[in-house]
Amino acid sequence: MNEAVATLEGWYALHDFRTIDWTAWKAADDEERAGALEDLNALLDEWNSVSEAGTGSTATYSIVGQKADFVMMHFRETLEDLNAIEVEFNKTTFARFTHKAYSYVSVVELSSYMAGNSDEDPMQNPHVVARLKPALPGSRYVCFYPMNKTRNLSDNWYMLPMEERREMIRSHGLIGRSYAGKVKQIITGSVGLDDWEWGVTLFSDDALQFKKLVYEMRFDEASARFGEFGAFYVGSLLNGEKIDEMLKL
Ligand code: 76R
Repeated sequence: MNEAVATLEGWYALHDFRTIDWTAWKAADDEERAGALEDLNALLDEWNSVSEAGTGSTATYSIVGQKADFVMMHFRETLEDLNAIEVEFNKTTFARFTHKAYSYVSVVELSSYMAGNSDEDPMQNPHVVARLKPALPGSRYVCFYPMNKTRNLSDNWYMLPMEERREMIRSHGLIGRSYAGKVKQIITGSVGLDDWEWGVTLFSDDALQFKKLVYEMRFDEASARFGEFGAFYVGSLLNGEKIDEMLKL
């Protein structure tokens, strides 16, 4: 059998996309709307305190275009935690004014293609742990998409020898690193968890950098030959004030 690359896993991730039922929201009376907002804000406060305690991280972004209206991205220790958050949201009065649009379940993944041969336990390395349990950066913009590596008879990522995959990942990483300080990426693995093999979550204060980075990578073999992509979701940060503003009639 071909050699599988060793991976390290961190927090589980749920990307929970919703649309807002504006007809229902507008038909509700002031009291209902105030109650729904109170419920939502209580939940946001609860998620903020988890982020502050460092036991998980949550961020909410509005989504541009018709695929969804907003996304709640949760990173937590266990799948049960994610499930509980989802159920808690569904029980709020605010949820009555939303519909499910899309969701993605995955786990933060670091592969060892470029890791050196050290005996050190990577989980003792604070840089590694910070990447596996990432505090979401609060950037102005987010871009999320799921992807696969091609698996057909002429081009099959999984049948390439380790050395060839390592070389492609090296080249891929060089492009990625040239965006340091402009784009932060979180790669989550989802083989066995969701419909694609990875989720890619990108953060930036300049949305144009998403286009530039993804475009440049398209010319690099790892993406040009082996990248297959699902739907792209892009949006901007929704903090407390922005949520109130968005929902104000
Ligand atoms: O150490 C290194 O130099 C390489 C580290 C690295 C790995 C192992 C890395 C760096 N990536 C890795 C793995 Mn990546 N990445 C994507 C996408 O849109 C596309 O064409 C592809 C989507 C982006 C935008 C991106 C960005 N990466 C992976 C894998 C798993 C491969 C496997 O295991 O088989 C996927 C699917 C993937 C996809 N990558 C970086 C970036 C950026 C910005 C970096 C540099 C980050 C940094 O150095 O901190």
